Amino acid sequence: MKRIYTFLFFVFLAFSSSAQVGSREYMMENYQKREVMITMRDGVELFTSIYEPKDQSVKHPIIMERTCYSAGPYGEDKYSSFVDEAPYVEAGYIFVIQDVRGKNMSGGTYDDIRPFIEGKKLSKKVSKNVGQTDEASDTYDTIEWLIKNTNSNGCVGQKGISYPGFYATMGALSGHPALKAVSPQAPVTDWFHGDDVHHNGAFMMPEMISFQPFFEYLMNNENVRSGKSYASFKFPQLMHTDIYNDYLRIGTYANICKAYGDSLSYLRTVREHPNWDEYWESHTVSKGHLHDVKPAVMVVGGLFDKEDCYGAFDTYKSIKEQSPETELYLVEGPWYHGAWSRGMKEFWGSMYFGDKATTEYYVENIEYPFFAYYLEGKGEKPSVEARVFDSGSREWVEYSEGWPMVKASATTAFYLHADGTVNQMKPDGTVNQAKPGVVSYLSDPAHPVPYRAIPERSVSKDYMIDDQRFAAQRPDVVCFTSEVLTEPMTLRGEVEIELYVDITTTDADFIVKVIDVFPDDFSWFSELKLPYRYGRNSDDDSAEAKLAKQVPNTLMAGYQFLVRGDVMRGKFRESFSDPKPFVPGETTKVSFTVPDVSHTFKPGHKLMIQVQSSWFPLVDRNPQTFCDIYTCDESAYQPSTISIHCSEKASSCVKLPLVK
Ligand code: PG9
Repeated sequence: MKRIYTFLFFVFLAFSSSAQVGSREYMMENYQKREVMITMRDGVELFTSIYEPKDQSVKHPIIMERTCYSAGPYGEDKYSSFVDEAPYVEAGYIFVIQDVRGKNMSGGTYDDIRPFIEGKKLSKKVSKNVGQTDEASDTYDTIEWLIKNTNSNGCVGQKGISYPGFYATMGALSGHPALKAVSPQAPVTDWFHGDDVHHNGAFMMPEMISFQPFFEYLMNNENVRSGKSYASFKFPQLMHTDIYNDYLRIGTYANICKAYGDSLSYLRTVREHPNWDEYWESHTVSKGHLHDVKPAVMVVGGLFDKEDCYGAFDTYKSIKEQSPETELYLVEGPWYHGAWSRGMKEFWGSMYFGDKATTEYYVENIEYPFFAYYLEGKGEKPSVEARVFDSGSREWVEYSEGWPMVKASATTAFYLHADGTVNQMKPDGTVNQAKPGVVSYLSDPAHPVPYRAIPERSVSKDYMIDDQRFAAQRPDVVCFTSEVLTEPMTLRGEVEIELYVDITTTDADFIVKVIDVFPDDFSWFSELKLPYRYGRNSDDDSAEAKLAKQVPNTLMAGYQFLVRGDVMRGKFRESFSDPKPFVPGETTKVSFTVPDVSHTFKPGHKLMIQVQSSWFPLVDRNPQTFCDIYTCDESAYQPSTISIHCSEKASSCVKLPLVK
């Protein structure tokens, strides 16, 4: 009965308030905001904003985000917008946003991806002067306070994207009994193998260099609380034209650090830890700490997330392996970083993913129902463990047993041939085989392969789905293309690369791309059966016309769609903690994995594999001489002739998770 009154009350509210549900106006009409400092067990106080329904007659769940990016706007008369979380607003949720330790308005000292401390006491009786605090214990102490000091129903959910996704993962380890459901979304997880900072040990330069000054200074709690403005920091202006030419002009990592007067602490951290070591191990939560995860967990990620695509899959797989009792779910959509909760439409760039890939669809049909079930007891428990969008067939696929943890043994080798073809036949020199041999290219650090066709000021999210024809035309990019497919070819899982190479220097990077080559007669109008007659100015407002007006101008015929691309720093081929030089001219195996894919190549399409040794400036250049890249000077940078072997004894291939 109470629920009926609640429902009627919020129906009344919705009609009584003219403002859009979740808008600032709506929140000011129907919610009250508090700003409190919550004391942690070691005495540090964390700034926390609390938005509660003015009507206190019904107790509602808490949905919380802990963030290093500011719990603002600050001031109890300044409201945030919750338009993208309208279902939660309509259900009267209490919104809590907290500045994490050391950032913005909170006290304490910040530590990047603060390590989880195993074995610390979590019980609320812990004495105040406990020295051992981490993001899990801070979450515990925060929830303990919220349960006692808000009008909640005693159920708490936590979610967050990217770094806040990391704090959600840590929240899931807090052990607090009121925390019933957690959603780490594109969570920062492993900064050496695949998230943000490094991919397979290669430094993701512009993302980090552009991020650190803002993050270390503007979000620093002493600066924020003392009212220091960003303008008061005299950062060097390194960017003059576009990131390709600017980073080529700047040159070495040492030059970048020098330009900042070596003032960026994280750049020092990266320099001091060039290989996988105890620092990275202790700061990587997925390495053995994701056990005893009590709340239900729904990991959300984007198949085309340029920042933490790796982290979502790694967090899901690690919890599945380390905490088998956890009610665990995975949702992966055709999304860029955070798209699922902000701004995803049916088209993204040149690509169409449809009306079930939009933000609106996700929040209403996936995320809110997850929390409603666990925090309100409303609706059904999620029916399957994994829901992963197929970026080729453009449909959701459900996996009741979970996302396939495909091991190399379950993958299918697609062999690279010296004549530029790729197929499942191992080069064996027989008549029906391309002549075994090698394919070589000159990799020159002075002329690195650009990661995009167009110059730009910062790394665009669109590179993850870009047309790769610009690269295919370069002599330092080798392409291997299949026959036109006559049957659908579906890939679901991790991709493993196995190259046999020789180089003329002592180190190199290898970038491999898995590409879906569209037919030469492809267009979205024909693919989506949209009539050409709708011009952009047509006043026809039918669904067809609206969609037709969104069709991008890109020439899609022959489009080389980047399904997955990633880099491997060759020196780490045997071990990420113990790098090894190459012996010039010696055939050497380089094998590595890249984040999972979920893609169907349709009939009429082709599979293409591209191989290159630079991806600039997305990835810092490899000098191609074995050295400490973070301290070397320009003289270390040398051209290298790279040879990819395609023979019976050295059969370079890509092992794809082919669904048979
Ligand atoms: N994943 C993003 C990021 C974190 C830290 C450094 C660089 C990028 C993010 O939290 O948005």
